[in-house]
Amino acid sequence: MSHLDQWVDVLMGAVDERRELQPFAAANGVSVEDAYAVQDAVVARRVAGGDRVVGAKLGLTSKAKQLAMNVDVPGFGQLLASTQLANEEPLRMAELIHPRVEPEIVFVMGHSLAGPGVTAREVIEATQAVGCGLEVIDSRFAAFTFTLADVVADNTSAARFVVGPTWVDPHDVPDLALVGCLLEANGQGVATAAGAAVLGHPAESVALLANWLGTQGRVLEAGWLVLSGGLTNAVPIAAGGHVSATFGRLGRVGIRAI
Ligand code: OOG
Ligand code: MG
Repeated sequence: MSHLDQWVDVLMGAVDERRELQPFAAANGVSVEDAYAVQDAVVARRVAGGDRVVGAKLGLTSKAKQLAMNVDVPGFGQLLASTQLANEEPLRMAELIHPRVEPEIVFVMGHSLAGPGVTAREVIEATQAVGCGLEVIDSRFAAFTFTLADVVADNTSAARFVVGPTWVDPHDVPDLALVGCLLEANGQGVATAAGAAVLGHPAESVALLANWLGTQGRVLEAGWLVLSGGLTNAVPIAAGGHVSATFGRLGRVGIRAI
């Protein structure tokens, strides 16, 4: 058993038992590279248990998120089939610790992409469709306080996600950087942004992912969903609450907590 295996158990237990942890990476010499190994091991155990990887996510790709979370380097995570909800499907608070919801631009890959050297233009060419989504993040760390290595080990706080019903050919959106986003909680506007909030253009975020996967000897797979990162800070959700995001051309997506 490697010294990292204990963190795999700790993190899986925290998810399954809704337990808050204290950050452990700095105090235990867990590097960012180690943290990705922990994330991979957690995902492999979920897959061995019957789950499936359906895509990937980027975290901390907007200034709003980086400032809010006090981590200024993007991180990569993996999307499991079991964590996808249908649009407006109830989010069960009893399964989560302290969820927050954030609006994201979502890509469906039509072709695989292998870094290094992948550009945003190549991402657009490889994209079958773009749409909108909401990511429910639920850091296993108390008060969402973590370092980059902690949040990477924790699969970048991934908990649930939902995609909207509207899918558009990326060539039919003149400029994804200029797509507007209105985030509403319980019918009240709480934040606005444009696609450019994510690394200047959300396709840059997907290119970053493809190039990072390339450094791991992996590819961005055809058919994957990619969450390109929260455009705004996340909003907390409580039982009875509703959060929606409206994205102009990319439509609207909502989530209701019970
Ligand atoms: C980390 C996950 C960030 C995003 O879209 O920026 C993320 C967190 O905020 O807990 O998913
Ligand atoms: Mg996110």
